[in-house]
Amino acid sequence: TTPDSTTRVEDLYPSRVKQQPEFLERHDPVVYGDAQNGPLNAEQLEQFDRDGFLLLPGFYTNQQVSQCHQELDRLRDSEQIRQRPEAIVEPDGSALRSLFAVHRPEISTRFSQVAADKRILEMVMQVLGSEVYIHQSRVNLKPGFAGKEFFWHSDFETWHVEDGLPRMRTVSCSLLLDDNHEFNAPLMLLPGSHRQYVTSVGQAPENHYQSSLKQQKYGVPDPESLTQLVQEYGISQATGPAGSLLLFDCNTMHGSNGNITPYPRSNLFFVYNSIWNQLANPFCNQKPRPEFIASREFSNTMKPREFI
Ligand code: 6CS
Ligand code: FE
Repeated sequence: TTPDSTTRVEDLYPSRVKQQPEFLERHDPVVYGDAQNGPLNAEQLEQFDRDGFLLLPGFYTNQQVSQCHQELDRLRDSEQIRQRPEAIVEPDGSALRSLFAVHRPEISTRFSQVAADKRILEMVMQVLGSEVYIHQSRVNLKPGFAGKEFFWHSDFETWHVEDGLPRMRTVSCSLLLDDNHEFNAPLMLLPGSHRQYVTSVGQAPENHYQSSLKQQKYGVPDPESLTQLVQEYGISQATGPAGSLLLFDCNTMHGSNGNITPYPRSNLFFVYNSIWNQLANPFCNQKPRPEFIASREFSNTMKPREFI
């Protein structure tokens, strides 16, 4: 049996309601499982628990990466794909910034296989201590010269307020499809920041996602709170060769700069949610975002498959 999504859910993480930002305690565990029940060893689980992320360099072979890259090139160059609602272009309207729902076979067979990769799923299920389904997936392209920044944010804040994600029991997986250097705008994370929840100020307009996925202005922390967080935790960069895999907690503060180098920096991104943490109604008075951004197909429990 799976939980009933129609029951009313308490808002443990209210945000965008007060005039002033606040730091709230995390009420949820970070790691729900243990070292006996999956591929991650005790040290890796401890690291994830402490930092809110874990980088696994060289997780995929060069051959696997190049297959994924070919698939990315196909999607990027397809006019049909560009016309889909799942395709988000950069703020100036030129390059493709993100493509959502890439785990769906009708968009990409290859990426649907990556999403179900046993080696990934077993780690995620270990961390979350349960079966999982895909809450969101996307590829972020960050093309050379043209890829704009992603301002600092906690994904959980948006998923909670705009999608009704009740608790922190959600893990993101980012597969690096290009070498991420310190200079081509890699993801920056604040290690340890996942233990605190920073509330945002200001209600987003209707259909916020239409602008926020290009450039986010609501649901981001204020400069003072961010300064405090950075002073407390410092900044880490998720750099590594193509094929590296980054696992990160849904509440880890992160962001990235614009890419003014010639080197593209594309990453494949899957978000796995525990089946015990199904979406409720959004915790703002707005209609839910579309299915391709926040899936409500809770019964699509992921079945681990061998990735070849
Ligand atoms: O709005 C969202 O759901 C997304 N936005 C950002 C900037 N990161 C996470 C998530 O994909
Ligand atoms: Fe994010």
